Amino acid sequence: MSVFQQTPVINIMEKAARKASKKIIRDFGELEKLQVSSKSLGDFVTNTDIYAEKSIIETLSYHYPDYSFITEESENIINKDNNNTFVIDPIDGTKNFIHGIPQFCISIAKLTLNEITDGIILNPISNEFYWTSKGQGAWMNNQRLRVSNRKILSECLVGTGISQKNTNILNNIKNLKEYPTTLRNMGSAALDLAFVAAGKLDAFWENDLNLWDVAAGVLLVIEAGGTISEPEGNKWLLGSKSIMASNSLIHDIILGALRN
Ligand code: 2AM
Ligand code: CA
Repeated sequence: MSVFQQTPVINIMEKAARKASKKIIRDFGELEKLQVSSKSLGDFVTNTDIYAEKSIIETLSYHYPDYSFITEESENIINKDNNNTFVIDPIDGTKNFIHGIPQFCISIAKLTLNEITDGIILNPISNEFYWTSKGQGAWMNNQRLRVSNRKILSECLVGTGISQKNTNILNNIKNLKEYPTTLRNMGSAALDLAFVAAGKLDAFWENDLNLWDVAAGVLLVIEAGGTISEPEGNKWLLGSKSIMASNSLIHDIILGALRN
């Protein structure tokens, strides 16, 4: 389908994200105006995160009362229908949020029988709303997305995330000879995946991630014609902790470049 038409579940996911984003936008404004003391900053942000998550769960449960939930801030909620699950990250890119950098988002995915069927990613500050449903393409607002077609590494932009647990990453980066010009570490895995889907980034890899960081982004990349795997080349599964996403042309090249 190449016509801009959101599915009913996407409409509800959007409604949940937009409602929660009101407080996120307000709180981001407070942070920018430096009206939160550094001492209480942790509590302030945790409060925004938890409030946003509760609000998202509330809206989704109102429309889908039996569905289950996997979320960043709470224990998993197993409801009557455990074949249908919403996966929620209320603020992905928390550190950017704290620092007043508008590169963060709400990410929500829906799984049915362990398959990602729908996903949305909303950057509430830029108002970029990414959405996808299986078989119906990847979209940003009303614009159809397509991964890039770059295949020369030196012309590419590659996103990554550096986590403390990941001792491999510095070796990976060293091996990526073009890294001084190609690499970006922007701090929101979900938005990085959306950028791969939109052809802004040509690839993205990161380790130590959870399903809520990536679920919506994975479907966006696939529906935009990209490829997903683990960074070692294995198939990416719902339980995978690491991910490599790219336009399909450069996938093997970058997997190889990280290993050299
Ligand atoms: P967050 O902002 O929701 O914490 C940044 O490299 C990416 O990694 C973000 O998507 C961030 O999500 C995630 N991230 C940051 N710290 C993490 C941790 N300790 N465990 C797992 N993911 C983390
Ligand atoms: Ca996250």
